[in-house]
Parts: sequence; structure tokens; C-alpha cells
Amino acid sequence: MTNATKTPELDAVVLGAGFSGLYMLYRMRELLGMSVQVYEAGDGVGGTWYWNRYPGARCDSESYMYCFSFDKQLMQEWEWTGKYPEQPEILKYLNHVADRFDLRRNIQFNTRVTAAHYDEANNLWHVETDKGDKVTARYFITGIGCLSSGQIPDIKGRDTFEGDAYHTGSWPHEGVDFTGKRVGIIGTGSSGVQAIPVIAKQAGHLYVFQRTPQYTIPARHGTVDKAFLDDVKSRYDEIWEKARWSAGGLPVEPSEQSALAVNDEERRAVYEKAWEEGGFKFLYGTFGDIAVDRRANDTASEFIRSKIREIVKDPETAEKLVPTDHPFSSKRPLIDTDYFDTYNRENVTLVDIRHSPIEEITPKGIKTEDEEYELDIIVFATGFDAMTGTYNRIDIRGRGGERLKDKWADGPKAYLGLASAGFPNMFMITGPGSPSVLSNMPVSIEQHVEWTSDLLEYSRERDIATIEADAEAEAEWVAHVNDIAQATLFPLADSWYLGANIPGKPRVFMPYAGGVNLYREKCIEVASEGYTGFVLERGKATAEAAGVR
Ligand code: N01
Repeated sequence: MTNATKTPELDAVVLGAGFSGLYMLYRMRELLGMSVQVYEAGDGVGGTWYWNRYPGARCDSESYMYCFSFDKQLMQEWEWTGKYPEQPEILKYLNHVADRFDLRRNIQFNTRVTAAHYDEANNLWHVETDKGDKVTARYFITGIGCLSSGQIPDIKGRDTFEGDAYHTGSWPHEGVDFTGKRVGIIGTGSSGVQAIPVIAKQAGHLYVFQRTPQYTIPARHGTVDKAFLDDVKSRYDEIWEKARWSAGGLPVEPSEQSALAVNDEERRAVYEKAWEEGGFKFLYGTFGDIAVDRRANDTASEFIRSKIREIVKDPETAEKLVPTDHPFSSKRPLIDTDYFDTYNRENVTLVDIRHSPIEEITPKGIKTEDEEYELDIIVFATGFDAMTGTYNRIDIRGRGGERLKDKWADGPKAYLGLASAGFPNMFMITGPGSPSVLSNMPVSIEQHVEWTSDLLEYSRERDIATIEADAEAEAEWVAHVNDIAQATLFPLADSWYLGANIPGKPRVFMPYAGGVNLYREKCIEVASEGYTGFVLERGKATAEAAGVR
């Protein structure tokens, strides 16, 4: 890219108008008075919640915690209707936020950033879009989400299918009518498990192509109790503070008891109660060692297996649905509504593709080793090239023209998941190496946005022009992220956390598993010590006058 200018046109270019981009824009514009241009590929705000409109899509965090906390009035005035927020309601909320804070005027929709190159001579970023925009900015900030590049497996004959095919992560806005149709769905992760019961109610027949059986806990979804919400609102500050200092970004009381410290009867009673109450409490609120101790985990895994066998009436189908190849919660834990029950419906067939793999997609449907299934619609609930996929699709180049994609060829390298050495003045909101996907996202997003904007303010006050992660600090952090993951049960599953769902992707555990609380503590420590692990360089003019570099 050419056209180097000495002074950037903008203080910042921000990518994405989801939770991250919206709050970054608000913070930089309103609190720091900076000029910001947001580019958003969709034609509206919402990020993940703009794209993922598949039937049954909703969040697994309870609604009162799946929102912003930066504006007390906003918190008081918004009324959630569902216990868990459904996709249309979250989208409505984010549209409300965009309007309430007049954010749209700095967002250019239908525009994808294609390239961002750091210009060392002028210390600025040249940013280009697919609409032909070319702008320069001091800071380049990504709010591109962790799960924004959909993955459709390269199955033989994929493009020959004559019916309609959809990926859950880029669902048609007008919806899909499944009435009376023969539908095949591939994938039983969070998206599949949510979509399957809803599609089954509409479809003529639904075939679920399952590669890995899943543990899933009932959500016990319903409308949110008004008295409960009123109580929450009267204690919101306290509740949020608890979430900020929790491991998962939720105001739950984690159990400290070991699953191995109680007898079988007591343990079963604890699991039963959590199963009845529903949601993530089963993971956090039952026993403290489920996610780290294999023997403790076995008790939880076995309990869920017993529930599957209890719910699913056909024993053969039940056995196919029972997960045995990985421990509970080593893949992303799931919560569902009527998932296992759905397999009791006459119009639903489970196809075990672990034992009879898909050979090809034909013009008529899906052909496994054993049978060809004729279909009108195929739904790919096959996930995402998580955490790094979207970065790799943008031509990001740092010092000396180094491509981020090349630097990350063996796995992402970022200090605190916020910045990468060699890419000055670039910041990632919930980047790899931060708690992000292992936490309630809005809590982590707010922490990143606030920490980053504090750093920008600190730098402005001191005339610091270049902020860059130190390579040594980055290497230590990446090693630390890996060490923490090794102490958990996460490495025991083939999951997208490890890049295992993408052929050829390096097997590296990407999010920080130490918890939102420990991570926050580390970020505060880094800031209070003058941003240790970052190299801060002053602006040329000031530096020359002061005789420093
Ligand atoms: O994707 P996934 P997702 N042949 O990668 C299967 C968030 N989210 O979209 O397990 C056959 O989890 C794959 O099988 P296997 C949440 O963080 C949140 O469901 O790899 N099957 C798996 O079953 C979540 O974790 C919410 O063997 C293939 C499925 O496709 C993340 O997004 C809702 C295959 C993919 O599951 C991703 O969830 C939705 C192939 N070639 C999503 N390739 C909520 O908050 C893949 N599969 C509620």
C-alpha cells in the first residue's frame, strides 16, 4: 500500500459493530474525544447476533448478565423478556445501544476490511476495505469476535447438492421454512443442539448427522421473572462486581467441594438438583474439581450419560448419543431445550457418522457408507475457524511487512491476548490468549475495551506514540496460556479451542483458561507498573526535545 501521509486521518479504525466494536467506539469517541471509523461487514450492528439467526439461536448466559454494564441508566431501562436472551432480543438490544449512544454515524456498514498495513516511517496504519476505502489511522483495533468465520467442511460433492444449503453462522434474514421438508443437519455443537429441536418441530423429517456425541444440560429456559429482574436491578453494581471477579464472568457461587469428597448418594443429589435448575450451574455450582480432575469429572460425565439413557426411549439411539470419547466440559459445555427428547420423535433419525462416515454429498442428499439420505435442505452446523480464522482472512502486516498470518502459522502469539509484538498500535478485543470464549463475553469485552482505552489515554498524556507488545513478554504469556490449559481437561477433546476442527490448523489451545478474575488481576498489575511487557515510545518531536528514544 502506498500514499503514506505524515499525520493519520483518524485516531482509530475499529473492525466490527458487535459488542466489542460498539463499546470501543463509544469509549474512544465519548471519553477520549478521538476520531474513530468503524467498518462492519453486515448491514446492521450486532456482530455474532447479526449473523447467527438460525432457529433456536440464543445465548447460554442469562439475559441480565449478557449486556453492557458501562451505563447504569441503560442497565435500568432495558427489560429482558427471556431467562436466556434469544437472538432477536439481543439484536434488538444492540440496536438500541447503537441508537441510544448515536453510534451509527461512525459506522460504515456493508464494508469488510481487507488489509491493514503498518507504516513504520510514519507510525500509522493504512487500512483498505472491499468498498475501495483507503484510510490512515494511528490505532488499528479489532472487534471481530472469536467465532466469525464459518466453516463448511470440504465434503466431496458439496456443491452438487440441488436443494438448499445453509450454515448456521450466516443464516438468511428472511428465515427458512422447513415445513414438510426432508432436512439433514450436520453438527451437534452449540448451534446444532439449539437448532435441532426447533427444526424437528417443523420438518417433515430431520436427519441428524452426528460425528461426536455431546454432553448437554437442560437450560430450563422460560420467561424471566419480573420480581427477579427487579431484584437484580436493585443490586446490579454488586452483581456485576461479583461477575468481574469470578472465573467465568458470571455472578455464580462456585462450589469448592470435591466431587470425590462425598458419597454416591450425596453426589447424585447435588447433580440432580443442578440438572433440575438447569444451565451452567451444573458445571460451576456442583463440585469444584469437575473441570480439572479426571476422576471427579467421571462422576459428572457418568451422571449425564445416565440422563441420556433415561430420556431417550430407543436404547440403540440412546447409546449412539452417549459421549464416551471425551470428558464433560473438555469441549464447550452445552445447554439445551428438549435436545435428547427430540430423538423420541418419529420424524427424527440420528445418523451416526462416526461409524458410517459421510462419503459424499450428492445432488439428492447425503450419502454415508451405509445409505443415501434424500434431502430438500442441508444445514451445516459445523462451526467456525475460531479465534484466528478471521484474522487470517485480513491481510494484516506489521513491522517490516511481516504478515500476522505468517507470525501465527504455528499458533497465535499475543501478549495478554491484546497485542502482538511487531504490530505496534494494534489492539485485539478478546484476542487469542485472553479468557474470551471461556467467559461470559460482555464481561470480558468490557474489560478489554476499558483497559485498552485507559492505555490510550495514558499514552496520550505522556505523548507516547507507539505502543507495542514486547516479544519476550509475549512469549512468556503464550507459554503461560499453554501451561494453564495443560492443567485442565481441555486437551482431552478434539475441540475448536484447540483448532482441531480445521484440517491443518496447528493444535494450540487458544483461550486463557486461568479465569477472568486472575486475568483481570494480571492486567491491572501490568497497568499499575507502567504497562510492563509493552514497549512505549514517545512521539518524535517530544522525544528529540527530551533527548530520549
Ligand atoms: O460449532 P462447533 P457450533 N463432518 O464447532 C461437527 C458458540 N456458540 O457452531 O465434534 C461431520 O461447536 C462437529 O463434530 P465434532 C459456542 O462457543 C454459542 O455449534 O468436531 N461433522 C460438531 O458437532 C460454541 O462452542 C452459542 O466431531 C462435523 C459441529 O459440527 C461455538 O459458538 C450458540 C464436521 C460443530 O460444532 C461453536 O458452536 C452457538 C465434518 N467434517 C454457538 N465438521 C450460545 O451461546 C464439524 N462437524 C448458545
